[in-house]
Amino acid sequence: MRIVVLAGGIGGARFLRGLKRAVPDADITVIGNTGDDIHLFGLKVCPDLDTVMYTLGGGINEEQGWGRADETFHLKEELAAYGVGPEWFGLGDRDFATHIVRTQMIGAGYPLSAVTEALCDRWQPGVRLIPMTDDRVETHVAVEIDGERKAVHFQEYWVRLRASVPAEAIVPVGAEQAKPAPGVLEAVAEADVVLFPPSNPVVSVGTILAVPGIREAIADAGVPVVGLSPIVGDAPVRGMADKVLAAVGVESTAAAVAEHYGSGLLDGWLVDTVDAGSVERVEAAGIRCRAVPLMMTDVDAAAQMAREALALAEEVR
Ligand code: GDP
Ligand code: FO1
Ligand code: CA
Repeated sequence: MRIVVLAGGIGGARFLRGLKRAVPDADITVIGNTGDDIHLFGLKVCPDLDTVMYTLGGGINEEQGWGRADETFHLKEELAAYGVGPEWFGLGDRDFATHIVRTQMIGAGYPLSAVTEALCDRWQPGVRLIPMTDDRVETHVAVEIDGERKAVHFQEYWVRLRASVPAEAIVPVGAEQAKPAPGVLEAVAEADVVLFPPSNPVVSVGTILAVPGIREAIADAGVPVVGLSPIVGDAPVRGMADKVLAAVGVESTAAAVAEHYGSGLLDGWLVDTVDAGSVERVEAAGIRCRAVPLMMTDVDAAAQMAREALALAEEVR
């Protein structure tokens, strides 16, 4: 079975680990969000691609959900001693190596998709990981600080400001001009099913869908498209989905997120059992809906969620 998954970072990566366990012989293509990417110290950092690669490749810091296990921060400390920041972004020594290799290859002329493939040669994530685009896209967040409206990089909004100021708008800068990376549209066209993991619907899946051609390809693929809610009991399980949903005028409920994707895109939607009361509302929007446990407490729980998503896909096929 050929499965295409649109993934952000932690939510996407943990779901994918479950999906691999649930269907070990599936051919899985992951279209990764690159809107979180940031250039620091002259290096290109791709948090969501790396979170997927490290999680599936066994190198992730499990508690944190991002960055490397067994990490040290000597390089960052040495840079800080020279007064070179930003100090608010925690890049570890092991992680730095990834960004150095990536930046070196990009400097040599390789597109991000080829670089990602090369990095995955080491990590063997067991899926084909493709960035949504080889072009530069950066999510910016419009905020008001001390009465002044300005746009900050998504990482600055999330990591430096800890999402403590209201997000007024989310802008995937460069998305409109971006082209899907090689292999993205082909994978969608050849898929048997497309899954939206419980990733952030605005700054992860939403950013991927903002690359012209990707949304259309999924809607036109003629195969089941099934998503899992990142919102459980009217709040995100972790992260800032509630803040960025508010910025796009969507309430933080499992049903509202399904409606936001819409029946033009989604055929099926899984909500958590605590949100069973919203099944009717989702179905009224023309999207088949089931309530099942959606907490990825361990890989088995994530695998069971993947089985439920694939079962729902068969129901709507
Ligand atoms: P990020 O890029 O690291 O923010 O990761 P994603 O965009 O892939 O996923 C973030 C979303 O995952 C957040 O909105 C969380 O609410 C959601 N999430 C994280 N863990 C779980 C879980 O165990 N169950 C569900 N349903 N959602 C989760
Ligand atoms: N998240 C933080 O909250 N603080 C950090 O210092 C931080 C550093 C970092 C470095 C590399 C990387 O791949 C991810 C990192 N993250 C950090 C996570 C990242 O900011 C976010 O989780 C995602 O981009 C949110 O979608
Ligand atoms: Ca992300």
